[in-house]
Amino acid sequence: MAKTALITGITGQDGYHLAQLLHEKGYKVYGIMRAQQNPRRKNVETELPYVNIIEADLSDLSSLVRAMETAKPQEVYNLAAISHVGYSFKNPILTADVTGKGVLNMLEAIRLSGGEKTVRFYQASTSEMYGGLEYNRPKNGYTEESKFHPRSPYGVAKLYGHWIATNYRESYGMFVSCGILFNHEGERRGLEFVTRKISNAVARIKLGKQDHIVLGDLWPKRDWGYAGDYVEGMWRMLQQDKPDDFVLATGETHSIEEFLTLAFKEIGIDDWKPYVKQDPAFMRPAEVDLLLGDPTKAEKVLGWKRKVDFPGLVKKMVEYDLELESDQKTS
Ligand code: NAP
Ligand code: G4F
Repeated sequence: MAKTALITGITGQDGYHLAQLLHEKGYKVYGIMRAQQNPRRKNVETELPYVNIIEADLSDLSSLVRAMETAKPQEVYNLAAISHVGYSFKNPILTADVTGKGVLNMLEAIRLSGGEKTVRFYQASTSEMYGGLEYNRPKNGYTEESKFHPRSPYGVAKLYGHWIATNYRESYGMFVSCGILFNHEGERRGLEFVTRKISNAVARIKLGKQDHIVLGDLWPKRDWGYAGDYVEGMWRMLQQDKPDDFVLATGETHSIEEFLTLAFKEIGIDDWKPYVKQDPAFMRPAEVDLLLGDPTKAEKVLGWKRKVDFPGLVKKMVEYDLELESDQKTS
């Protein structure tokens, strides 16, 4: 019989890729969407027509209980969050409520609706929990055993979510798995994140719609993979015999400058410096200098491996934005 999954964060990047994957696998898919007149509702309705939309909010327990009662899922993927690190510094309390306590609300909704023993739960944990400080950087990258030292209200809220999810696994025997995912990007990445901000600006520069891009710090390094590869890992985590935590990463780290170099090369520009300005408005009170993940456990236990490499990712994103921006002549 076909399985049923409930995805929170259906309008986000990962929600898009995961809904597609689960639909291809024959799942009945429910997606939680917050707010009256969510402007992204139309995108879900047109691009993911098979998704059954449920209006609910991660900060409203009663709406989540009703969502569980409506969907009756075997698997819950908790992707919803205030996910932008810079925004979390400006809105730390909202971030704690949604990104942190929202995880507790979703877990309680599962218990209150009687799903404690039957529902498998995926928590979207993050490499931001490690913090990237020099004293805390394992040579071969962060593993599931590495020390956490979050550097933003977002990272701190995610760490609460990670530990409360772990606590429900240990306290109630719930099937709860946390994916500690390093940055994953793609055509569906929000324009507020640095990779997509660059790929979109590069496309617009090529088409004469924009003449420069304004960024913050350019030296931080990230372990950047492709989102389409990472949702496969999420699904695999919930198909195991027992719940566990897994790092998903590429095992490579690259600076924003390297991303800029490859992105501008795609439009035939070798020296990007004249096109890039910097503004402290895009710098953070505390930065995560370098993230590098070690996905050995996921590769061995889940048989998961990323397919798209760093140059392939940049190319995919710039090509997509060139096409998008060519179609939107007036934007
Ligand atoms: P995203 O594109 O920012 O999507 C976030 C989603 O959360 C959106 O659908 C948003 O819906 C929803 N949301 C926000 N507040 C909500 C609330 N109060 N109630 C219900 N839904 C709410 O994020 P993503 O890149 O897909 O990431 C998915 C998850 O993985 C997030 O939890 C993120 O923190 C985590 N993560 C991401 C990465 C990465 O590199 N992408 C890495 C590690 C972990 P609206 O349409 O209402 O805004
Ligand atoms: O693209 P970013 O905003 O992503 P960040 O902060 O690494 O967080 C993302 O990845 C996390 C996983 O490690 C997720 F948990 C989180 O939800 C999110 O998806 O920034 C990347 C780097 C940072 O060092 C930032 O300071 O780019 C730097 N940066 C420089 N200029 C900029 C900009 N970031 C943004 N968003 N915008 C800029 O103009």
